[in-house]
Amino acid sequence: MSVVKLNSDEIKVAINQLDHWLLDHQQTSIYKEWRFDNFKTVIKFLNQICDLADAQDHHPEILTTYTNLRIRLWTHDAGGITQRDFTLASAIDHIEL
Ligand code: H2B
Repeated sequence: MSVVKLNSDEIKVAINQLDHWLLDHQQTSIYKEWRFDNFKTVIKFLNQICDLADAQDHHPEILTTYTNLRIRLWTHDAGGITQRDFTLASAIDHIEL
């Protein structure tokens, strides 16, 4: 699996193919926020993310506050954003609860 850091243009092209992911100002990570109906749904969603993360050996930063969820992705191994982040982000976008 490639761990080559993407440049600014590559990141912009890739992020436009995702559903509502954002780039932080330092361009060091991508993130997305959700609001769910209840806490149990957040945990169900996270359990699916857990399976994807382990399968891809790529793990998100997770912040939950009751029914809100923020997932942030970057590749520490590469010191920036890589295709691995976009692959996981896209898989997360395709989760069905
Ligand atoms: N997850 C994320 N988000 N970035 C990484 O660089 C990373 C990871 N590296 N999960 C993996 C695990 C690495 O530590 C192992 C050794 O493959």
